[in-house]
Amino acid sequence: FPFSSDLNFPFSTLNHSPTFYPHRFADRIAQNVVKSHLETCQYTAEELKHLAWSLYSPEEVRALQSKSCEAMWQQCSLHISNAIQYVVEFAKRIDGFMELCQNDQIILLKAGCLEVLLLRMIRAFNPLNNTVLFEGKFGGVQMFKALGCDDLISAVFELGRTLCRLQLSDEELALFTAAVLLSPDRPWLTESKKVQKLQDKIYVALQHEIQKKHSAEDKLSKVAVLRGTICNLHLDKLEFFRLLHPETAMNFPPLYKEVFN
Ligand code: CLR
Repeated sequence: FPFSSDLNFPFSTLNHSPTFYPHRFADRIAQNVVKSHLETCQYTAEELKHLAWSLYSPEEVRALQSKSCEAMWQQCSLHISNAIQYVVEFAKRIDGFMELCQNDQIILLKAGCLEVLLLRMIRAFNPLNNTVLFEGKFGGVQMFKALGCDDLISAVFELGRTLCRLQLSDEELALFTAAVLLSPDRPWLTESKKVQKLQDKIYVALQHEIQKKHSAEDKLSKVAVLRGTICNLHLDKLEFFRLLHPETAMNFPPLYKEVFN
């Protein structure tokens, strides 16, 4: 029998202990996704812990506020575009993503990258003093005053506070952002069944991960909250962006344009 010599394919384990297999399977996916996340999340937890101490001084905040709207948008979009490149790299490293057709890869990234970025923001967000990491230091909403879209910035910070309350570990965040990227309900997907299967596997792994650390009721409500969060994140924030500043959207760097237009 030619396959019996293939140690990577667990036919034999399947026969002897069928219940053990799903866990090993979930663990393998979790390992891949968590590794991909840690390799592409820009800052280690350690680095962020240290950075949390460096806050913008009032003078520095005033300097940011006195920038022109145009200049501040350019600066922000550059950082967002850079962070999105890391999200793209994260997606590419998730087992199965590159096996999807290119059309679907692009649809999933366009639809999901901003959501993933906002989820990743919790790592760089300090809910204790309501600050976020921007160019190496932490600062509050006032930093972005020059953008002239206080409501949008407040909404982003509010989302940060709400998501921080979930107290996600890096493992949970990794699996959750992977599940967001692999949402089978994105419009115009050609192989949404394939995406669904990948997302289901990731949910099994997420459930397993949450099981390790939380009590039974805790864990069920957490998965439910996370699933609800996915739905709420589908906000079409980009239309929002374009409505606010159509002229600046034209000057966004190439990758940002590629993902958003
Ligand atoms: C998110 C986590 C990434 C690193 C990163 C890079 C750019 C940051 C972003 C994080 C959080 C949100 C952020 C952004 C730059 C500008 C943006 C601070 C930390 C603020 C909210 C301004 C948004 C302005 C709009 C264009 C709406 O790993």
